[in-house]
Amino acid sequence: MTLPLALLPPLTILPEVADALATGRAVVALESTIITHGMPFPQNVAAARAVEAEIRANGAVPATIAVVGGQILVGLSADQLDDLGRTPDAMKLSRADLAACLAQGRTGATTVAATMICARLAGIDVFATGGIGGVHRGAETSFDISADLRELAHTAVTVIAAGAKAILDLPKTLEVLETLGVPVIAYSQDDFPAFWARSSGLPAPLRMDTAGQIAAAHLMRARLGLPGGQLVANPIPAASEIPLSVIGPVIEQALAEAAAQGIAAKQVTPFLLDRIFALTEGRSLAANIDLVLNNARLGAAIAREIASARQ
Ligand code: PSU
Repeated sequence: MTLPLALLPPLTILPEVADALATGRAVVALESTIITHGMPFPQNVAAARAVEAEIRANGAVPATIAVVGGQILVGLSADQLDDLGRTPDAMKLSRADLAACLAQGRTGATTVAATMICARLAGIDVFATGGIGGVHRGAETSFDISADLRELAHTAVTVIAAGAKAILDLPKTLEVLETLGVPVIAYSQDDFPAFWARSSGLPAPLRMDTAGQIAAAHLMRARLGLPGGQLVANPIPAASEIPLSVIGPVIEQALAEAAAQGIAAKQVTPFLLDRIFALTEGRSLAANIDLVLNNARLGAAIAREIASARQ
């Protein structure tokens, strides 16, 4: 029995992605908030294209996810991607606002949380991004904790990120992930990475050295019926790293400006990223693009391992 259309999610899957999913080939989801709120135009569109190309070059099909005119698009055409890159006022969609945006026929970019939900609906296991949201500094009074963390506990997608930025409180972020039962896997090192820096100085709870190990853990979670995903923390390539001693003072300045200007809630992360790009004169943006490409490569390798294990 097929469900009436009104009961199905409003999902439009690009033919290339639908074909790959139907034939069991590797697919890697990508988010769109990084395009609309994470990087300036036109570097955002160029970076999104380069990330898609990197996934293809590594034997998987990219599926950039966004909401356009009340439809979840899984895989964007070149024109759709370009249009989104020029829409900085697109809604920033997390779990709380995804359904409202769709019901109102609006357009929005998906955060890590919303991209996980949409990837799952489409049957995609692996999602590569830059950094995840986490526990903001001062959360003991502001309660500002990204919905990304709870989504990792809910939705069975393996997310590859370069750890989390030191704009966040990293020890508290790891604590909350532990409480939520989310596996945090550092790739090929012991420490949890800190986005622009290869190490946060904090040990990661788990370490894996191959894409095959990560794929096997993902598949084992499904066999156990465990809800929720895995966070794979992949350090930025050494050549692109900005050490904490350099990026640390810049982060402090951006945080002080955010506090002085009363920036809160959803505006905090985009504001800090924008200020850090300006204060480092683009060095942080170049590093950001390199680490996303690196995560795309690992994501493609994990997706290929999952696809071949299911053959
Ligand atoms: N971290 C980055 N770049 C980003 C984001 C996070 O380095 O673009 C985006 C992601 O989409 C993430 C969201 O899901 O910000 C988290 O926002 P918040 O802190 O408001 O939950």
